[in-house]
Amino acid sequence: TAADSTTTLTSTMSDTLDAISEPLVNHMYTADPSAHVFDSTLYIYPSHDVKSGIPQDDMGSHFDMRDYHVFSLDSAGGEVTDHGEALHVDDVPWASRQMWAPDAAKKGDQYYFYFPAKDSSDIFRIGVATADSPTGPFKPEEQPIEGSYSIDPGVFEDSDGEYYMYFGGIWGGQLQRWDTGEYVEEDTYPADDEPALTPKVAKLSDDMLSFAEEPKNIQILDQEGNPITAGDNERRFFEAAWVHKYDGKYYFSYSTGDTHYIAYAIGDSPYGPFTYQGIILEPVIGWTSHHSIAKFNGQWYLFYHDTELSGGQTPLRNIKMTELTHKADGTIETISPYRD
Ligand code: FUB
Repeated sequence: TAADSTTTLTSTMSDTLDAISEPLVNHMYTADPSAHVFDSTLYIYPSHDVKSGIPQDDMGSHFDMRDYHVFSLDSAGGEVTDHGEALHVDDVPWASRQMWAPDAAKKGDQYYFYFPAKDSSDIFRIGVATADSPTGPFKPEEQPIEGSYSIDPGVFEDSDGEYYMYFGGIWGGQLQRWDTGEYVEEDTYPADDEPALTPKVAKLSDDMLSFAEEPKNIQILDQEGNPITAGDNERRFFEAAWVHKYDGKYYFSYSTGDTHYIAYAIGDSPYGPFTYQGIILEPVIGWTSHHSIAKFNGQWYLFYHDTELSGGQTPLRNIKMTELTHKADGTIETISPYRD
């Protein structure tokens, strides 16, 4: 179970922890860093972890976050500025709890903040809030994005100026409850030898406040062109979708959840299909792994989290960044978060 894995990692932590990078933020707990460069400044939009006291379970009840802060850096390795609270659950008319992994986008002079939260029926939806500053405060829309569900929005701006939202997460992220197109209380997973549940993508409308189309399935294929199966826990999609473009190709990266990898797949279109390539980040200390990838001042970086600051407590994470390398053949060098 999730709890067992964490206990194992925590008990070996003091022996093994020689991390390749330091927490970016030390005065509060932060996770799920979504990074973007807007007008030469690096902005990070993370979750804000808090001590909830809620016991750990496979539905992620222990992630009971209530607000978001935005952080910025003028240079890699430079000072990290906390711009204060950007959005609070109490200010979102439709949201009740669990403000999970967010993302942001800029279009024209406007900034858009996308966030998952449970509604009053305890169903995860994705909301949007707007501001004329990258650091907020963001003003939420009255209702979640129509047709949105599940968690972990990742918004990608393509070179032609179109924006796409990738989203979804299984287990606590509820993706397995939407198989019929409607929300059902029971969890339904494919058999181990059937194609895994797929993340979703939808083009955003011109005003960035709604989906311009019905969400579509993202296919992640193996090297033979077959869909990754549900029982292939080391490669199947779990949560934390992110897309970046490199050398004309679309890179879809994600967390494998219970096997704790950040994996990636490459495709020729923002809609996929994407062919599995390998691992970007080996497991970190703590159960979850969640990342983003961005180019800043000519260098690509991986933004990720672990639980160094809290001594290995899964719901109390800290964001980090480290350099990421695309090799000459377009594949990505695997990153080990700790030295041997
Ligand atoms: O932070 C809460 C959840 O944990 C995120 O939405 C997932 O991606 C995982 O990191």
